[in-house]
Amino acid sequence: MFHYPIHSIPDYYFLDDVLTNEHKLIRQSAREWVNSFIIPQIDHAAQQHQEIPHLMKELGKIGALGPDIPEAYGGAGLDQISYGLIMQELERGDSAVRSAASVQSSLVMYPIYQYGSEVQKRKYLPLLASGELIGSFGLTEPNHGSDPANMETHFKDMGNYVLLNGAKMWITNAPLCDIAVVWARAEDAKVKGLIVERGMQGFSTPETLNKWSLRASKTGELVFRDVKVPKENILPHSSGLKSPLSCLTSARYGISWGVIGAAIDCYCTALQYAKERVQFGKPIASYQLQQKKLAEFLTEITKAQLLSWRLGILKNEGRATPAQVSMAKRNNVKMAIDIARESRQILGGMGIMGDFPMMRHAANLESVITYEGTHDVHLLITGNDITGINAF
Ligand code: TGC
Ligand code: FAD
Repeated sequence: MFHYPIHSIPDYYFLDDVLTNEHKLIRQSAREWVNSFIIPQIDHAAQQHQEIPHLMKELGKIGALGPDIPEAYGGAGLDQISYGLIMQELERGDSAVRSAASVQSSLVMYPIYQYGSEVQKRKYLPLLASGELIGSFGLTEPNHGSDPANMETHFKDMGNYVLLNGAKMWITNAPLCDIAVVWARAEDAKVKGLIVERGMQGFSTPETLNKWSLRASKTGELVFRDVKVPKENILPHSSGLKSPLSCLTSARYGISWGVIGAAIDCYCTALQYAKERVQFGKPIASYQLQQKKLAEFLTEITKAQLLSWRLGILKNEGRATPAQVSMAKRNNVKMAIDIARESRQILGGMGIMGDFPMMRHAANLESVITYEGTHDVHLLITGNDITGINAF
């Protein structure tokens, strides 16, 4: 497998100057783990449409599951910049790896921490942090993706338990999950979160096969047919659609960092290849057309780094708005997918091969530009924020 040295990873605007030593250490350990554990096996896993063996437990060991959850519940108690830097390194390996960490951290641990009871937090969070339990997050339905407000999955009060019916679709890690945080409508039409456990009668998780994207990640459905969910599994402090949407705000922030990693992987590979590949008697890096591409990649990566870093500071201060997060998710994913596609061309025919990461990243980023709110949905969120007029 062709690979560039770690020291060539760009920091063009000396962003390291505004990071703490702890940030740099956290990034370095995630970086080394990705190089030693993910990169040697990711192409095989993606080609075979298989998940990486023991991925969740390995992510747990490096502190990538719930990094911003307090240590009392098994998390690492880190700040938002640390969380972002970890996501950047994971997605430099593959979007499937970042997805696994994002879902577990922002979409499963975060809602349990934020909306769960003390008993639920103590029961689930430490096991999720270590990767002994795998979680999934069910919001999207077959008939409702961009408009979760119209969800049909619902539950009925039966005394000691509720009866859950409905289906969720496109769910990361559904086929592997031990628990699912599921968003469903109560009889009063209010959206609540429920923790559904594998083994509950009437709960199944069929896999979605034949994807061309995120092939090293399992995707599936969550199907509920008269599932009896004990009342103690309802997240007591969840209330309305803003509860699941707040989880998305956390995950979208992580994605804004993560995709910088995918872009860096493509840029570093293309730069090294362009300097080595000789055509017409000279390295292709000496031609202006190739230099234009490389210069624009680095410019866009640098802008994205500054956007996510500033957003992280605002999140640390509790000042980041959901619309600011939408802007960063949308901008940075588009930046990364454009770099993946363009950098593939620098490699000519070689660019389509599994020895190089571009095709894999480009295909993965087709999912990333769609999930957690599509590119167009995030534009409409910004439009709403600046005009005050909802165009949905
Ligand atoms: P709207 O009226 O705008 O909002 C309802 C309530 O929620 C509040 N809110 C938010 N709160 C926190 N964070 C956010 N991002 C929020 N967005 C809205 C809002 O203030 C309001 O509160 P309140 O107090 O007034 O009730 O609701 P709407 O129905 O008009 O929704 C609009 C829209 C389009 C923004 C929203 O529904 C949306 O974001 N749609 C996209 C759906 C989406 O992103 N789905 C993602 C599913 S999960 C996933 O893809 C995981 S992939 C993971 C991986 O593998 O990495
Ligand atoms: P639709 O909502 O049907 O949108 C189709 C098109 O219409 C899009 O281009 C969209 O931008 C456009 N559109 C929609 N509304 C408007 C409008 N008002 N104005 C203009 N254009 C509009 N969901 C989960 O809950 N949990 C998960 O773990 C999860 N993991 C996923 C993993 C993968 C690999 C994928 C692909 C998806 C995953 N999702 C998950 C679902 C994801 O969030 C949805 O696919 C996404 O929100 C879009 O919904 P949809 O696919 O139903 O598209």
